[in-house]
Order: sequence, then structure tokens, then C-alpha cells
Amino acid sequence: MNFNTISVIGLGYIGLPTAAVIASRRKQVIGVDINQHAVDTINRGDIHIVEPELDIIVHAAVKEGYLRATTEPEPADAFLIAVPTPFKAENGNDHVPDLSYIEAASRTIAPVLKKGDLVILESTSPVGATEQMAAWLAEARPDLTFPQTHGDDSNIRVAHCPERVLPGHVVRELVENDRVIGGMTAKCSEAATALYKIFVEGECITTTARTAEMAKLTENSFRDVNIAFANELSIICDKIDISVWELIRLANRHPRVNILQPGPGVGGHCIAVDPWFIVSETPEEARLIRTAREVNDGKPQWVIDKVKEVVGKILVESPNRTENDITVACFGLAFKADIDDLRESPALKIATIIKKLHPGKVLLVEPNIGREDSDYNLTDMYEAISQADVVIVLVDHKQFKEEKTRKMMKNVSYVIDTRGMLEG
Ligand code: SAJ
Repeated sequence: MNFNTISVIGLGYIGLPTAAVIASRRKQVIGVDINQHAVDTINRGDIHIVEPELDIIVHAAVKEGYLRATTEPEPADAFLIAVPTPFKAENGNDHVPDLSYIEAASRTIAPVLKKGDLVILESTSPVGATEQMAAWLAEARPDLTFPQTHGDDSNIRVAHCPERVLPGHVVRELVENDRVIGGMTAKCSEAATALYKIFVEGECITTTARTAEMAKLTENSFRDVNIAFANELSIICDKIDISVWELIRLANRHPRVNILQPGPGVGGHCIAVDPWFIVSETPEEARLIRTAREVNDGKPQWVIDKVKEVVGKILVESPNRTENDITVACFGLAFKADIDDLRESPALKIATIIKKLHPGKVLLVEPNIGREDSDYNLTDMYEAISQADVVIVLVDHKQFKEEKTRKMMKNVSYVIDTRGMLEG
């Protein structure tokens, strides 16, 4: 199959790197996003998100004329949809997936579809979302045929190929990772494989759209369950006065044990979200997956309780001080190290609650977000350390791991190290 022009819908953490990597293979790529600021930034050759190496490839792709961004969809030979799949707001704690972004993206590209086009859903989705997307496309374009009614003879090919790249390593993983290709029919898988072969060096493995959807949810649930195990261990160890970091290091010496790292909770819009897509579909059966979510979601409150405990201790030690005199510094707001992404961030949640609860000074440090363009009134990290009575390490950013910072932190009276960063 020939893909001369490829359109990527949604230029966020997945869509933009994907568009840029395809463009780096000298294919014409049209990026579409509703965010005018993102579109303008990309067309200048700049990026609006933090991801290592991305700036260089976007800059090159735009300057060489292979990548262009727009707010209006244009005809192309293949469309990759990489838009968010959050929860429905009105369902509160039911965690029901909200497919409205996928629906909006489908309806926007429908008018420009032509015979022979390929539509790929990359967004992490509940099982059945790809079939639903194909139904929306068919409804909008009754003049074209789709795989759900015409099988391998359809005019339009549809597949689900979930993105599986790790934020912070996206550019490398996009190329190196194996790719699960879930076509609605065998021909759909074939077309999608041909597209990914343009830039994927890993293996492209074909399956059905539903299995591909479930595979993605399974991968993230697997990680969530394993992190929940580590988080539960950290709470147990704290209670019985054992270093969880040493414990895990020792247990991991066993050839078949590989425990992940505890932290302040699980964030990001993938691992903290995707397992719920399984739970919401099969609530009776997904008991372990639900419990893991609850353990991880409960960890921020545990950290907040630790902070209260430490503040209480300081007041006992220094009876002439009040809570107002105690300065707490929160190190890191992003959901994990070396990125600027605040989505579902447990660090941000903890920092926000502490800011509300603690009557004294609360300093927020996030080196990956510009102090001038942030709503969070950020403080320089050295300044925060020198003022703080209590430092809470919420994210193990590389800046915090530098020798100078670690040394300074070790001189602070109380450090709550949720990442084990100062261990050893
Ligand atoms: N975390 C821990 N302990 C660990 C590992 C992670 O507390 O040992 C926390 C992180 O701090 C973070 C959260 O878990 O808050 C998630 O981070 P992550 O690095 O595990 O994963 P994500 O969300 O950045 O990316 C995941 C990846 N999935 C898997 O590794 C199975 C990635 O490959 C997916 O493409 C991505 O989700 C996605 O988009 O779904």
C-alpha cells in the first residue's frame, strides 16, 4: 500500500511524536488539533510539551516541509487518531470511559475520507471502541463501505493499534517497540501493518481490534497491580520499621522476583485510568484490578498523613513554634520523573491538599515547568531547601538527584522521601 499523506488527529504526548517520527521518514504528515496554540507552536518548528529529543525531530520535520499542523482536517491516505479517552465527568466514581473525543475526531475526518483510506485508532480505549468508531464513520459517510458491513471488501480499512510508548522515552520506543495491530478484518490489519512498517523497527503482530484493545488495558493493569504490591509493601514496612527500598532490593535478588518501586501513588492518564476501563466493563470479575487501583489511589492520603505526623513531631520538639512557623516544601509536581505532565499526578494532588491544609508556608518546586508560565507559584529548588523544615520528595527528577541537591536535602530536619531517592 502507498501512503503518501498521513494525517494524525490529536497532537499531544502521543500524536505529535508519532507525526514527527513518520515525517522523519520523509512522508507528508498533516497534524490536526483543535488547540490553535499547539498548531501555531508546531508550525514554528517548536513543541508545546516536554519530551526528550522531540524538539529536534519536530523542528527538522517542519523546516524540511514534511510536517504541517492545522485545525481543519484535510484529505490523506491514512488517519491516525490519538485523542484522549478520559472518564465521563457526570459519572463521578463510576469511572465510565468517555469516548466523546474519539467521536468528535471521527466526525471531523469523515467528510474528507475517500475510498482506500485507512483509519487507525491509537487512543487507549475500552473494548469495542474501534467498532463504535467505525459505526460513527459509517453513519457520517453512507456513500462509503466499512468493514463491519463489507468485511475485506470495504472501501475504508479500520484498525486499533494502541500506543505503548513510555513518556520520557517516546521517540525511541515509537520505533523500537513491537506493535499490536488489531484490524477489524485481515485486510485492515494488512493495511495498518504496512503503515507502521514505515517507522517501526519492532515486530508488528496482528490480531483482532477487540483483542488489541484488551491487550493495551492488560499491559497497564499488569503494571498497576505490580506497583500496588510495592505501595502496599511500603505501608507495611513503615509500620514495622523496615526500609522498603532495601527490602525490595534484597527480594529482587531472587531470580524470579521483580518488584517495582513504591511511590506517592500512580499518575499519568494511562496506568491510573486504563484499569478502570476493564473494571467498568466487568465489575464483578475484575476484583484484583479494582483493588490495585484503590491501593494506588489511597497512597497520596497516606503521604499526607505522614506530613501531618511530621509537623506534629516538630511541634512537640519545639513547643514555642506553631504550625504557621513550619515551612513545607513539595519537590516535584509531575506524575513521574523528568517530564512536565501533570495529568492525574499524585504529586500535584498531595501538594495541592497540603497547601490547603497547612497554615504555614508551602513551597512548590517543579523544575520541568517554567516558573513564569505556571499557575502554581513555583519556587527555585535551592531556595526551597534552604527555607524548608520539611521536604517531601514526590518525584525523583534528575535535578533533585544531583549531588548538590541531595547533600542540601540531607541537611533538612525532616525529609519524607516517597521515592527512595536519598536511599544509600
Ligand atoms: N510508578 C511507580 N513505581 C514504579 C513505576 C511507576 O510508582 O515502579 C508510577 C510512576 O511514578 C507514575 C505511574 O506509576 O506515577 C505511571 O508511570 P509509568 O512509568 O509506569 O507509566 P506511564 O504511565 O508513563 O506509561 C505507561 C506505560 N505502560 C507500561 O509500562 C505497561 C507505557 O508503555 C504506555 O504506553 C503508557 O502507559 C500509555 O500510554 O498507556
